[in-house]
Amino acid sequence: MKDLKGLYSALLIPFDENGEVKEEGLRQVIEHNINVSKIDGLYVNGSSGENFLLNTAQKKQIFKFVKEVVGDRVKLIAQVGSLDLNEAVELAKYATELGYDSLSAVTPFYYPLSFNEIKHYYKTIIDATDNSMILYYIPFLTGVKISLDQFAELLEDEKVIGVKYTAADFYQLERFRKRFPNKLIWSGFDEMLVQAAITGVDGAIGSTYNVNGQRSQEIFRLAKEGKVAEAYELQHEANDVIEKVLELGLYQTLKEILKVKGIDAGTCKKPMKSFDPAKLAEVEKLVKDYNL
Ligand code: HMN
Repeated sequence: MKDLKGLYSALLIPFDENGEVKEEGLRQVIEHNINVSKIDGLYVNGSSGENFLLNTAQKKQIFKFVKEVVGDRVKLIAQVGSLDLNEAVELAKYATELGYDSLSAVTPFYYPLSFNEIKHYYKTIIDATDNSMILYYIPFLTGVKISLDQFAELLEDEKVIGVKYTAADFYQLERFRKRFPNKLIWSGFDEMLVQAAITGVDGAIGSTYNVNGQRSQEIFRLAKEGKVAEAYELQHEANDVIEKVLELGLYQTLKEILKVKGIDAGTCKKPMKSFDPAKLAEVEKLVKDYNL
């Protein structure tokens, strides 16, 4: 199996006003990620891809198009988790046939499910293909919390190679690292990349790497080499960017940054609102000040 460690952009997807995927724009976003952001891989159809606003045909369109454009240039992880378990299985098979390097699935959300139900959900998806699985843990959006012992049960399956951990619980992360030295961890909060790297994660997956990839690669490298003060200098810069992006609207503003750089990153899919054009000068200043 490929070495899946490293920094991944949670791929942004350009949409038109009708909520359709802008393929030419998506091609440009992908090329920017590979050639300018210098990421190691792409996490496709995650939160940042507005996945939970899409229908099955659109999810498949994106998986197929991304693989066609990327080929084998960078690693590809397919997020297939869905409240419709049949859809999750269908997408898992589809992405595996396309040649995705691993699957990932968000914990099922909205309905308060028991841990046994969550286990069954994962087992169903995992058993459908021979591909590996990365658990996608993001409790602040899903409301689903998993204890260390429960993680242990899910990780018993050898096909579960690790977790994408989007939580700020550094105690649990440390316990996880110690207890499962052979499993992989990708950190999900870009604003805490230094802390995650020091705690021993193997990589990171995030939305802001679409626009701030090289600086983030450097943060990760420095922190891993124990050059914490230097890593923090860059994390401060990254967090200035992230703070502004969160203030102006996360995915809208990341797309706007790409647009300032000449990339047709489209708009967000409704009900997400579009970028407020009155704020364009603030984005232009951000791009200039932080050399994005
Ligand atoms: C994904 O699934 O698209 C991302 O990997 C999720 C990732 O953890 C991002 N979280 C969300 O967008 C909710 C972060 O990159 C996040 O955008 C960033 O840390 C800014 O808060």
